[in-house]
This record gives sequence, structure tokens and C-alpha cells, in this order.
Amino acid sequence: MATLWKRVVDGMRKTRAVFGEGLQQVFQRSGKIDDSFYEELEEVLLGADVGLETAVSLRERFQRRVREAGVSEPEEAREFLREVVTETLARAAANDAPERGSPHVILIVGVNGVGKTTSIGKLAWHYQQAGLRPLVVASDTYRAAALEQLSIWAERAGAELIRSKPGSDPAAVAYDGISAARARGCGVVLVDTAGRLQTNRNLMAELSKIHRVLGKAEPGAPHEVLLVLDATIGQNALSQASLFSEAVEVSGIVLAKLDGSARGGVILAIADRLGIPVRYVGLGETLEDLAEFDPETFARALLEPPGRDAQN
Ligand SMILES: Nc1nc2c(ncn2[C@@H]2O[C@H](COP(=O)(O)OP(=O)(O)OP(=O)(O)O)[C@@H](O)[C@H]2O)c(=O)[nH]1
Ligand SMILES: [Mg+2]
Repeated sequence: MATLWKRVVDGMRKTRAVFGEGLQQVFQRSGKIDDSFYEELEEVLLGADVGLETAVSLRERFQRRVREAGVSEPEEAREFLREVVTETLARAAANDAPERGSPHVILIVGVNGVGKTTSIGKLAWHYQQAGLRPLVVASDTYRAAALEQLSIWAERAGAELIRSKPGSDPAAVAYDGISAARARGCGVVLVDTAGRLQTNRNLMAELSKIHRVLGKAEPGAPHEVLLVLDATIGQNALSQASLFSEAVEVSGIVLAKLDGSARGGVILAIADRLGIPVRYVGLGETLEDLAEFDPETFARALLEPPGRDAQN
């Protein structure tokens, strides 16, 4: 299996092409550090969809460090950018691995088509590899095709599956999923839900119901509510996150489709502005294309110039 670093670097090719190349030009420019150096840097950040607020904050913190250190050559300042980027990403780091024993229940939510079902397939594989016997629950009961898609992922990942007929009550299926997990000794339950727009009140109310029913079936459940965001939509992902947080308590983010996006700088905005940990990043469409979020790795992948990624 490819190392985390290799998967991240390959997956972030599009972002790296824009961000890494842009930074390369800024840091390799001739002349001393001056105002236009900082302006160019801010432009590169904005071009990778870091967002205005986060770009300004990064630039200011970077500038302060460069001044304090008395550095005047662009190339010497590079390390300070790595520091502020890593610190920003570290705000989104979290470590709460599922405990073995009772089923650890994870509810997956998000807007239509962001990558929920695919991410569940990858997560199921991740937990399967960790020996936790995952069970996936098809609480997206609206479309027969959705049930079929989840079944295929469950099979690929070697996960147990609980599904019901199209049109049945999503909360009831969720309840059955937990009973089944207990009976079968499964350590992790992943609940797939139908995509919904944050503006659809009925569907949002349904999400709260699924949440409540899970809590009745298993004390403390859901232990995690993961909101899947689509990295290709850049800054719009931020508003989705705030609106979903009003309906359910989101405990973590899965940033899907980072591989399809040249706007991977959005991960900095998410870390800087949301106050919700990033747990996983989707980097493609196969079982293995999921990376646990790690600030150092992602900072390095963002900042290191393309071409220097051969080792490690
Ligand atoms: N390149 C890439 N494609 C992805 C990734 N995650 C999901 N996709 C693709 O995005 C599309 C939508 O994914 P789904 O998992 O069906 O999304 P969903 O949120 O379950 O969609 P609904 O259930 O319709 O709301 C599919 O074509 C996936 O293959 C990723 O990390 N990288
Ligand atoms: Mg789906």
C-alpha cells in the first residue's frame, strides 16, 4: 500500500500545481523581501481558495515572524510560512479513535453528491483493516440506486450491511443497524444518509430524528457526526458547514474530492474558521483513497514545490 505521503502528494496534484508553483515563484523572485513580496504571496493564497480572511491572517502572522527574525531573503522566509500553515492546520487536528467493545456509531451527513456514500465505503475499509468489524447502515432509503451503491461499497470493503426496502423509515433502519451490530459483534457502525440541502427543513428534521433514535438504540450514539464537504466547491463548503451545524452537532469533517480540486487551499480556511476538526480527506474513488488528516503532512503537501516529492 502506498505511504500516506505518496497518496497525499498524488491526490493533491491539482492543488499543488497551482499553489506549489505559485509559491515557488514568490520565494524564488529576485530582490529583497518588500511589500510586493507579501502582496504576491497573498495572491497565491487567494488563488488556491484559502479565502480572504484566512489569507490575510496567514500573511500577517508570516510577516510578523519574518520581521522578528530579521530575514530579508525570500528563500530564507519559506520556513516561517511552513510554520504558520502547520499551526493553522493543527487547529483542525483531533484524535479520538474508536474504543473496542461497544459499537462506535458514526453518522454521515452532507449535501447531495458531496461524497458521503463513497467516503463510507472507504471508512468501512479503514476500520476493516483496523480489525474493528464495520457495519454500514443504508439510512438513505429514498432511492433504490442509493441502496445498491452502498451494498457494492460494503462488499468491496468486507463490511456487514443493514438495509431495508426503498421508502422505509431511515431512522428505523438506523435503529436496526445498531441492534444488528451488537448481535454480530461489530465495533463500528457507519450510517449513510440521503443528501440534503441545508435549506430543506423536512429533511433536516429527519436528520435530527435519526440522531435521536441512534441515541436511544445505543447510549452516547452517535459518537461522531461527520459532515462531508466537497473540496471542488471551495469556499462554499464553509457556509454548508455552518448551516449543517445548526441542525446537528457536527463533530468532524471529511473533506472529499480534494484530488479533483485545484482549490485545496480551502482546507486552510476550514481549519482556520470552522472550529470543527478535519478527520479525513478523500483523495480519489477507490477504497484506499482516504487519508487521516495530519497537519504536518498536509502542510508539507501544500507548500513543498512539485518535483521535490520523490522521497519518503
Ligand atoms: N475524485 C473523487 N471523487 C469522489 C471522491 N469522493 C466521492 N467522489 C465521487 O463523487 C460522486 C458522488 O459521490 P457519492 O458518494 O455518491 O456522494 P453522496 O454524498 O453519497 O451523494 P448522494 O447520496 O446523492 O447525496 C461519485 O461519482 C464519487 O465517485 C473523492 O474523494 N475523489
Ligand atoms: Mg449517497
